[in-house]
Amino acid sequence: MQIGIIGMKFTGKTTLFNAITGAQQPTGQGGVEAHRAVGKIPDPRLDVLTEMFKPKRTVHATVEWVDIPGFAGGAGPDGGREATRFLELGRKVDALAQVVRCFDGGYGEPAPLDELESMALELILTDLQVVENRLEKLAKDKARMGKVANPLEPPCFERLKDQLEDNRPLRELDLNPDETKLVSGFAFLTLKPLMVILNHPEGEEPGEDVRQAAADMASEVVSLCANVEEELAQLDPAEAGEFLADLGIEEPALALMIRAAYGALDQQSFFTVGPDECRAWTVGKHASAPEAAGAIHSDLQRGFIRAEVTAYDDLVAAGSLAAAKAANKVRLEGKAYAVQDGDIIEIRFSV
Ligand SMILES: Nc1nc2c(ncn2[C@@H]2O[C@H](COP(=O)(O)OP(=O)(O)OP(=O)(O)O)[C@@H](O)[C@H]2O)c(=O)[nH]1
Ligand SMILES: [Mg+2]
Repeated sequence: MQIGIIGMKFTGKTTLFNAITGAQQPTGQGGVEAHRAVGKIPDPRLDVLTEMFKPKRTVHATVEWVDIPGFAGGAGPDGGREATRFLELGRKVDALAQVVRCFDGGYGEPAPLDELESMALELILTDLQVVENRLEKLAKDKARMGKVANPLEPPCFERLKDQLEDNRPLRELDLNPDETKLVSGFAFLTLKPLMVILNHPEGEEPGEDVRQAAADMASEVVSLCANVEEELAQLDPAEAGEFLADLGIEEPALALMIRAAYGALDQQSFFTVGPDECRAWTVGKHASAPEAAGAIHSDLQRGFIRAEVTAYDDLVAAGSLAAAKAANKVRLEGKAYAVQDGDIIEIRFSV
C-alpha cells in the first residue's frame, strides 16, 4: 500500500513526511527528488493488547509514503507543465494526500483556496492528457485497420474526456464493470482516493470556507500543524504523552491523519496476539477470513479450516482471551466470514 504526498511548493510535505516516517529529509529546500519511506499505522488498540499480553514484540501495520516534489503550478521553466512531470510519480501510488499551506512561514500570504483549485486542475489536466493520447491512438488504429480492437473503448474514453473537460474528477463517474476494466491500466490520478491535509499555523484552525472547499473535493480532510507534529514525533513516547496530556489531547493529529488515510484506502486492521507477538495486519474492508489468513501467510490461506474470532471490545471487556472464551465471546468462523476492523483472529489450518 502506497500513499503519495502531493502539493504546491513549500506547503510542508517533506516536514510531514519526516514526521510520519521518522525520515530526516531536508526541508525548505525546494528539492526535485521524491523520497520514499515506510511508516507505522499508529493504533491505540495495539498498545492495549501489548499491555494485556506482554509479548516479546509488537508489530504495527505499515504504509509506504512517497514525498512527491512540489510545483508552482502553470507552465514550468521549460515551458511544459512541471506538475505533469512530478505528478507522473503519483500514478504509481494507491492514494493521494494533498498538503495545503495555511501558514505564512515567510512564503507569503497563504492562499489555500487557490491551492486547492490549482491542484484539482493539475490533476485533471494530467489525466486529460492521457485520455487524449489514448483517443488519438484509437483514431489511428481505426484509420489504419478500419476498426478498433475493442469497440467499447472509444465511447468510454469519450466519456472520460467529457468529464475532465467539465473540470470534474473521474472518481465521480459511475463506471460500469466494462469501463472499470478498460481504465484500470491507466492509473488515472483523479480516480484515486484523495485526502486533503490543511497545514495550519500552531493554534490557528483553518476557516470554514477552506474546510468546505476541501471537503467538496476530497474523501477525507484533516487539519494539523506539520511543524508541531514533526517536533512531537521526535520526542520519546513518555515525553510525547506528557506534552499531549498538557494540551488535553489524547492522540497527535498525525495519528488521526494516518488512520484517515488508511480508511480512505478502504483498509482495516485485524490483530494476532500471543506471548511472542502482538501484531496488526492489513486487509481490505470486505476481506474474508481466508483472505485475512493469506495476509499472514499463503499456507494459512491454502490450508484454512476456520478462524477463532474475538471482537476487540469483547476481549478488552473480558480482560483476557481465557475469560473471553469462558464468556462465549470467542466465535468459530468459516470461509464466508467477513473480517471486521479490530478482530482478534487465530487461524486453524492444515497443509
Ligand atoms: N510556520 C510553519 N512553517 C512550516 C510548517 N510546516 C512546514 N513549514 C516550513 O515550511 C518550509 C517548507 O517546508 P517543506 O516541508 O520543505 O515543504 P515542501 O512542501 O516539502 O516543499 P517542496 O518540497 O519544496 O515543495 C520549511 O521551512 C518548514 O519548516 C508549519 O506547519 N508551520
Ligand atoms: Mg519537499
